Amino acid sequence: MTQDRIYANPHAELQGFRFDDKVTRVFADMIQRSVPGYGLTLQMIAVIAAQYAQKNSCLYDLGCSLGAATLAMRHGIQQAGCEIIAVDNSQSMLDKCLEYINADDGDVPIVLKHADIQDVVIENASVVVLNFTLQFIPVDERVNLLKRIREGLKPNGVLILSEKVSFDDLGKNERQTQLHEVFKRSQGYSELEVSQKRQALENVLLAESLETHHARLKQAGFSDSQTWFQCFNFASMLAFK
Ligand code: GEK
Repeated sequence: MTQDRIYANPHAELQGFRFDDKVTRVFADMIQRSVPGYGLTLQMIAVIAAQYAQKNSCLYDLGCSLGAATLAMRHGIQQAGCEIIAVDNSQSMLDKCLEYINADDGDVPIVLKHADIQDVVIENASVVVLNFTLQFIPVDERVNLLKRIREGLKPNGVLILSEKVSFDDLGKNERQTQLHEVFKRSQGYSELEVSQKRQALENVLLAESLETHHARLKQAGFSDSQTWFQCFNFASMLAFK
């Protein structure tokens, strides 16, 4: 795995974070060392797929990056006739994703789509995954995407929504942000790397509170939602059609 050293040296001018070739090359290492509980989230996506994938249905991985959640679902699915549709708008991510899929021995078919997740038709879906992707969609466009996902879900279908989250209470927010930064330091990132990455993500990754997410899921028509995982300022929710 190539080590992420993108922010190891001072950048004279910090550009907004983008999922380009440079990021793709180190992404597997970057996400694992940046998102506390990422590995567990993937393991449980396999478990949730085992429980909720329906016979002859589609499972969607929206913002698939290197296909980690896609492969987790592929190995969790217990039903016949399933297909996984993995979508990303970064061509370099999809190119590398294809390499991982080709090296994998699962037999559930996977279709890779180079598209904006806001333009993808969602239909006949039993499981939809947004694993740390909604946070990159403009806030005022999030509800429409969630509505389309809900409409594309079959009865008893579910959405897994993982996000970096914020806390309305400033004290709580500060405490969890600090713990996240200590986590990153424990993973070998320097103070400079942590602060330059934070700056690059400003206005690119827009985190909201769990309360805001659950309220929006309700607004989008989901009958119920619950937080099934949280580690510091990262959480994952399960929403039911
Ligand atoms: C994982 N789910 O490893 N349309 C399509 N793709 C998008 C869009 C969009 N509008 N916006 C962002 N992306 C993965 C991790 S990473 C999360 C997901 C992170 C894509 C973007 O190109 C990137 O690959 C992914 O969403 C977000 O389980 O880096 O924090």
